Amino acid sequence: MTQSVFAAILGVPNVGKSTLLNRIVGEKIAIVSPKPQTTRTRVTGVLTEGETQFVFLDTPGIHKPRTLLGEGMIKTIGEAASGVDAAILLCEPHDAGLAPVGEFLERLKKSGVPVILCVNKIDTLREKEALLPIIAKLTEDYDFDAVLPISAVTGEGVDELKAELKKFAVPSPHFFPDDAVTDQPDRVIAAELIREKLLLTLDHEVPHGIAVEIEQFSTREDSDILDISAVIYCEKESHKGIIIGKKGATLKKTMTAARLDCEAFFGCKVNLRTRVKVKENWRNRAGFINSIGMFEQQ
Ligand SMILES: Nc1nc2c(ncn2[C@@H]2O[C@H](COP(=O)(O)OP(=O)(O)OP(=O)(O)O)[C@@H](O)[C@H]2O)c(=O)[nH]1
Ligand SMILES: [Mg+2]
Repeated sequence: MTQSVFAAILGVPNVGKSTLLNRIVGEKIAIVSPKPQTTRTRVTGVLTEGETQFVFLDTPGIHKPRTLLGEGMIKTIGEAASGVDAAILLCEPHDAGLAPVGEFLERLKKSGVPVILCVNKIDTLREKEALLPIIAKLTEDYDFDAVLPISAVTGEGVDELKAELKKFAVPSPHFFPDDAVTDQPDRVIAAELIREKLLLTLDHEVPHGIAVEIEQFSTREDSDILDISAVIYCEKESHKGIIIGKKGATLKKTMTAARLDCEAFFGCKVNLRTRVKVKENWRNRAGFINSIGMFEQQ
């Protein structure tokens, strides 16, 4: 008898949702950075253990949107959180409270979705005793189905989380092949790996105004070299200069890192070509957001 459990991973930006997803499925399928709003779309991760298939939906961070892109991200969170068997709400030990996610918690309560609160990044706590008052405070206003301290980086508490989720599994066929880790198309993964490297290299507003579109993704007939060509969109001419750097040095360095990640993920040599284009204020242009298919495969 097989069973499955669909779980949405929710929380404010930067709490470690994507790190947790990668840790659970055992492969880097979602990009991670210290910058808030790294994840823009839903990312599905799959883990099959014996009869149980876990399907995780990583989501963008809950925030007050200021652009059309932000509104799309918030809509994505709502859609991912409805109809799941459980929600994992991630927070950090130093969080002041859960007010920023209050609206989503209310919605989950109304729709009867069980919520597991995970206090992530416990590896950053010097004293484990510090956790008790933190948990007491975070659970004051909401009756969570379980509360778990975890570390997405060290893996502490992740087995306990899976055990809790298993309680909400329902008898069903497996929806993905048992060896699948994600259903994201290869092009999307390539675009995201490129965007991650730009997020890690660039500062201030520049990385938030970047979108990556894959123009070519093909393996050569005579060898196993993968040709990827991508357009990096940014919002201002001045940003373009920063992305490219002096004599192209910044872009070269960033794209070498992206190529190495692509080679590791796709398991072959990659020839990566990129060009940078300015698309002013694209985060408020529905036509552009649709044209690069950002929310398409969800
Ligand atoms: N020390 C520590 N750092 C962590 C842990 N989990 C995540 N991080 C770090 O926190 C930062 C944000 O991680 P992400 O996984 O990108 O966070 P996110 O919640 O997906 O962020 P958004 O996509 O922007 O909403 C990164 O620098 C991670 O390395 C953890 O358990 N311990
Ligand atoms: Mg993320």
